[in-house]
Amino acid sequence: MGLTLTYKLLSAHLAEGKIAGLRQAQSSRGGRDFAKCEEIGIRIDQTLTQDATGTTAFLLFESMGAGRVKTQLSASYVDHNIAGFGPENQTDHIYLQTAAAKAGVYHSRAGNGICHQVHLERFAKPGVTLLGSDSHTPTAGGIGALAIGAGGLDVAAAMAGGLFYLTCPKVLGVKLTGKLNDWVAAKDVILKLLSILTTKANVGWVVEYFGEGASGLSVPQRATITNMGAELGVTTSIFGSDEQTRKFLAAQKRENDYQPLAADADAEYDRVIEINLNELEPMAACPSSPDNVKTVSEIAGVRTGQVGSTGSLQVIIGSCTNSSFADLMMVAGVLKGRRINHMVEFSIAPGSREVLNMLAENGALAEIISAGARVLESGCGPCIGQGLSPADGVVSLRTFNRNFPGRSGTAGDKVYLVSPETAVASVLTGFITDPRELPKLFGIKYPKIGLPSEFVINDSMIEKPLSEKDAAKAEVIRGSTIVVPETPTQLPDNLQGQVLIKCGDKITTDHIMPAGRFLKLRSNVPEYAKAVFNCFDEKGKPTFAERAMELKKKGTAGIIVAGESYGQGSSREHAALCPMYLGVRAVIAKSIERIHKANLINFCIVPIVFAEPGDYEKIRLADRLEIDNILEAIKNSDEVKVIDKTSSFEFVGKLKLSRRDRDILLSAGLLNYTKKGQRY
Ligand code: MIC
Ligand code: SF4
Repeated sequence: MGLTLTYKLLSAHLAEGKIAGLRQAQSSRGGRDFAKCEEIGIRIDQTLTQDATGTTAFLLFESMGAGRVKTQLSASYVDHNIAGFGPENQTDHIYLQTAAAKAGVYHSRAGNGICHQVHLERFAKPGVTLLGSDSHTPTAGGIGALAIGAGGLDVAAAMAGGLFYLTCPKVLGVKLTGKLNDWVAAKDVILKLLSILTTKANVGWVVEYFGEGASGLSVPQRATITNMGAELGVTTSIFGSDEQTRKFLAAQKRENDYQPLAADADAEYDRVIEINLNELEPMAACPSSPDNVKTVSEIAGVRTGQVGSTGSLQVIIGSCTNSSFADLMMVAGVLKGRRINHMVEFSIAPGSREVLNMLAENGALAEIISAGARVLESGCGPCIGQGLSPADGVVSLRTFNRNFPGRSGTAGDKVYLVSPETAVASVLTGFITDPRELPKLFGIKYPKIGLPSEFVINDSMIEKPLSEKDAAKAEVIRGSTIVVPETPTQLPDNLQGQVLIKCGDKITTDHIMPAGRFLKLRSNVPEYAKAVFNCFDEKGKPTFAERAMELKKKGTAGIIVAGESYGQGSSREHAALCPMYLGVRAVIAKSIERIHKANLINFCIVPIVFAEPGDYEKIRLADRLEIDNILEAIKNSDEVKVIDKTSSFEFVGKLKLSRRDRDILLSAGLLNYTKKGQRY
């Protein structure tokens, strides 16, 4: 049997563990047993960091004492936190710029674009491994890179030359047949897949696209699909590298980076799903989860209902999912010579300065502006709650990848995720509209946008790193708002704790650690930690942070109890780092998502999974829990016994840990583990 592309790339980068043996062991057991799975360690060729996670990553990289990066290429982007409310943002940018120059890292300045879009344009190549401190790093899977999102500390370790460790994944083959019809977009492919697989229970899989339908998609279309694969919770998503890839790289004047890559013709996948592109129709993820998918025709007509005001509908086209040159050219083609509906507030945020520049040069931007659009800077902006929060009750249609509750900055928001085609159709009508109606409603023909033969290349906002000689003399400027994060302390053998919060299923890292107006505090853990779980705080009652601090002062550990898929969404390690700062030592959940679990371990919070999911029901808020001999269990066992001293019952918690996870927990976190002379 032949190999999948995923396994080929993993094998080419394998430094520890075995791939084939592990798969055999899995199938002979007839299922997956994570506790017994050995991990694999792979070499990382490229890394990517962004400002919101990168400040911590660089601070941790510095404290590893590694000096210069050991990767083939590392790039640092400033894209999340660029509005500059207060001095914190620019202080972070200056630190990142000077730290990157010294460490041998490329630095893409604020305004140059969203990390994933710029990385795809300028640096990503087929066949490399890319580790990024952002969950949408798999965007580069669209160009045939094995691109994985991770916490900042894992990325810092890779920058220092360390391996990246992961459970050898299973591979889901998605066979694409047929061809997308007019007005149906790449976004609809990934929304369809989300409707099949949902955001839960996909941990440990890689999605690999193949088939004649895949060959017909351009690199930016593929990147939309691999980008939003993050919402499935999979390790990554990947397309092969073919003529489409060569064309994209040639247009980016990087044809030398091209190499053809594909799975073997007889590759064996662990599961195959077939999607016929001909049969797809426009889709939308309805409030408030990326897997709450319906067809646009089912929800057509939805709007806020305040006729006569711009509060009828908010529409934003942007984010790392859907802000490519082709996306915005299509939008310009539809809007050409028209006016947006007067009840709509419409904004665009081109994904990179390259895209913005090209739209400006060819006149498309003028078409979009004269139709009535607001133009935002090339950056994450409203996708991470940095502005344009909708008014209470206002329906917001966005081409983004996440619509977790409140992520827009408005509690109780109603955010729908759609393709640029659906977004622009709704801009014209003032309500959610199936774009296939546009020819009938307005006589608009689908603007078919191919790849330009040449992109306008201007790398002047990407600063090259200093030479080793110059770097030795260069100063890293660390302003006063930047606070070096604390490292965890050793776990006690007898863990006495109290349940600080009991939450339900699908708790995202946005619930745990809000972004939006708190984002500027990323480089100041003591301040940022005050916002942990603030979406669940009740008026007039002590906040989660206050209760946790109170407990910490008494020497009692904080414990988080949760349902399924705890820690979905972003890679932000602050969702572990800040709870750690507040004294949280364990999370007990029905299941925990991959990146978040790794972050918990890196910051010495023990991830425990209910052996019997029914035990979740028996625990109550503020119950006192005891786990005796926890160190011994972490060392040698797959289980811990948890005693609920308040409700007087016992239950078993599973420790789904690799040998290395165990060593990291016993060393009080990854940083201490590396300081003990262990390999990264
Ligand atoms: C996101 O989309 O949630 C973010 C903001 O890009 C995060 C990273 C972060 O929290 O800084 C992600 O996707 O990892
Ligand atoms: Fe930025 Fe949004 Fe993409 Fe995250 S998902 S990297 S916040 S654009």
